[in-house]
Amino acid sequence: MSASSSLAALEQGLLADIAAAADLAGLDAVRVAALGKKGSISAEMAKLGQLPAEERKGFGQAVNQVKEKVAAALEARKAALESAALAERLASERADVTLPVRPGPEAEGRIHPVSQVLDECIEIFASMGFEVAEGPDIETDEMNFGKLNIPAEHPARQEHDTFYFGTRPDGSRLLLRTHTSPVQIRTMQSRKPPIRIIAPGRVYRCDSDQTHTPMFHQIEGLVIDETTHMGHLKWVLEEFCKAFFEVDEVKMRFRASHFPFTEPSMEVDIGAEAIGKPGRWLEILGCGMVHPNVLRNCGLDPDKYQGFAFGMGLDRLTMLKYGIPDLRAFFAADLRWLRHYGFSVLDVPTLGGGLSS
Ligand code: 2NL
Repeated sequence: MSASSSLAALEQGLLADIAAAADLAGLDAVRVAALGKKGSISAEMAKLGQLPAEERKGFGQAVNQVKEKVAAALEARKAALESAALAERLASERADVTLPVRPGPEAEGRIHPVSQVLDECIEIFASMGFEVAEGPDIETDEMNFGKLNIPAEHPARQEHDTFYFGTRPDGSRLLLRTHTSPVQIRTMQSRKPPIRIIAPGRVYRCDSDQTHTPMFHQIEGLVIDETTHMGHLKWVLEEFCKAFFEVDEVKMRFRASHFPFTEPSMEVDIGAEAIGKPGRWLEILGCGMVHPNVLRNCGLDPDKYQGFAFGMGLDRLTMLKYGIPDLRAFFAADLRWLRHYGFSVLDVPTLGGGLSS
């Protein structure tokens, strides 16, 4: 076979292979077999060196023509295969706009029960005219203890109850707040009564067992005015309990107690009827009239101003209201637990629409 007829046969063969390539991968294999370093056209080019000088020019041009034809055919076939592949994808991936809408994160996500209960409490206290106040988790021992009339030798100050950081050059110590009372201290220091606030937030105590976690949640409340008295305290707490447990009546029992920052001080129990367990009492909070020393420490004249404060554990309140048995599950980040006990993002608690329905 002459050089030119073998070139023509090569061209025919390659063009046939290109036409037969069924997909882009097959086409690329043909390209490599023809134009690659070890491909058939490259092999023809390599023969150039062995030809007599007078034949080289003509043969070289002929090979180049084949190369260009094959390259053009490859290009054309590639474009055809690509548009066929696109047409197939468009046909198979067509969006059916008549399908029902899939639930998004708002419908599938869940609100943690403690967040739900916090929102419920805020809703109730806001309806009674309380504002929400917040402050830092890291406080000084003076803000967490000193201003609250808690003496240096008080057991709550001991290392085994409080997470301390190091002592600072000025002798003050930083700690993780053990209650949200410093938020109320800051409020009394920075503005004049009337004051009506709740202070919800994370608090920390060096304690960990079945019923205690090193971080937990608290809500404290503070009301200061010129004539605020225990009757107001009892009314606010009773209204709170009825709204929170979503009952018309609640039995309450105020037991004398002691806190350094209130005088008198009380612990409050409610009749467990409120959670469907008649005949038992549940302790739910501590409260009292703000101690005159605390008012004085915050720059308020105890002969002019008086008021009440209360504090309660949100985690315990959550367990009671929603019948959740294990406190530690609150902090385990277990999605199955959250799907079971969590609340819909869309069911925002309101007094009008119901807190938990
Ligand atoms: C409890 C008791 C209580 C307070 C917290 C308070 C705050 C200031 C002044 C006076 Cl700034 N009192 N807070 C008062 C009484 C009780 O919490 O058993 N909590 C779980």
